[in-house]
Amino acid sequence: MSRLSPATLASLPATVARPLYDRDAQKVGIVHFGIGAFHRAHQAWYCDAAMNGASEQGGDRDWMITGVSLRSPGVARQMNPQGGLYTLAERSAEGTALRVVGSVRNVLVASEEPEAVIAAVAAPDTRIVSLTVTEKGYCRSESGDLDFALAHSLSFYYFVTQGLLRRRKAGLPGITLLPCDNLADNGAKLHALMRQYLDRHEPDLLAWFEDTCACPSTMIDRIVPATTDEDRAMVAEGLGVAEDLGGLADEACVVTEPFSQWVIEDKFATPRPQWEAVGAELVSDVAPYETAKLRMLNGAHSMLAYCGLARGHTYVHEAIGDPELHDLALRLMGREAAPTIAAAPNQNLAAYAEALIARFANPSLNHRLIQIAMDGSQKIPQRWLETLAANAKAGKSCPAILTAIAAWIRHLQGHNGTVDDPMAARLSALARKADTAQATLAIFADDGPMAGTWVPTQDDIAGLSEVVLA
Ligand code: CS2
Repeated sequence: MSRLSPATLASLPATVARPLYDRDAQKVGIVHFGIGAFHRAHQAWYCDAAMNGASEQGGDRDWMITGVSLRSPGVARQMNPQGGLYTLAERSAEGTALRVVGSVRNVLVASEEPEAVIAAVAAPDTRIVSLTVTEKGYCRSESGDLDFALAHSLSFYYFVTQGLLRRRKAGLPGITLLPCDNLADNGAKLHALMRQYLDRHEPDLLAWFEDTCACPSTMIDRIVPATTDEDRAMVAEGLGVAEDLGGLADEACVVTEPFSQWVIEDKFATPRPQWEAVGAELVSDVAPYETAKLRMLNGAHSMLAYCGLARGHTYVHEAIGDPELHDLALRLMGREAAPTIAAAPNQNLAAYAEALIARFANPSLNHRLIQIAMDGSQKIPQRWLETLAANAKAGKSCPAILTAIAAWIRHLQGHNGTVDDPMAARLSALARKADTAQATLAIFADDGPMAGTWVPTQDDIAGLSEVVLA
């Protein structure tokens, strides 16, 4: 089977959409840290669409991406032999649409070629350094400050800082640092963490960073399950030039849903792609969108993950098809999360909840609950605890989230296999020590690993329900 590449692009079936721009004539304008499936289904897809052009005047220019993996060579091995090309498969009950995305030029592995990564950040054409490094990739300690032991010379902090030093020395402009992870107020958080890093390692660079760089906040949304061998086989068949050749292999393909949303704070220090021409929203305040997304979509997702696993489900669409969990998701979003959100004038939270239920029910995505269950300690504060805290202030309890917490404790006890979480050892030890109520008290206590946002009351503890877990 031959491989998807610039040379095989022209022979794809007409049903497969492909880049309309001359890829070789475009410069790299973005360096992206964390080029996993999410980036390929989201930001890289917006850049591809922007370069394709939304108007007859043609597209945006020079927004190719150099992807960086900090450690794992896996994505580089998949994408570089394909000249950066990969297929995005949008799947729903209505069918599958395939598009070859052309916006990635190459992928660097920082652990193998650190100098090339620094040079990419320092390159005169680079305007934006963006990130999807997951919640834990920001290297925060339990207090939320930078953990300097984690933010070492294989973290993005190091590479960005080295690149910025070179830019300043060469008299080049600063960059826009664009975080695309599910953290509340991600721009302000990244800005504060970068300042802490610079203050410790390069204090002389701080003023230049403040003057020439910016960190807009973003709300990013697209459901992207991890790609499976079945997905790769489905894509190979769709790319098949001739049946007898058995299709074209694409090692880097990604499967996603038709829906996509990107709300970006319009606070760039540099030029940027005209993403708004291809569906992104540039706004002055991302907070209402980000808060709704984290507390409703991600909040319900994590609940479905832990409660769904407890009830023997494997996929999100199975969990939302379970009447008990469907009801719990509606209550979590509608009665517990939505009242804590100061919606923007054009936001309808009831319609949003309804649309989310329909997205969760997509039968073609096969989104694994265990994928969402990963890294709970990093996700739960912005997904559940802020909602709990806001309701507590208003004297209200949150039975749906309390049920989800009980299911998380059960997960930490090892009922769903090995716990994948940077704090697994400490959390699991506490979860195993006693019953659900005592474990919750210990985990969220003032000196516990999840202290900070929410303190359970006696009523909360009494309300830790295991009903839906039966
Ligand atoms: C999910 C998210 O894995 C998870 O924790 O909740 O990745 C979710 O699919 C995305 O945020 C959707 O935009």
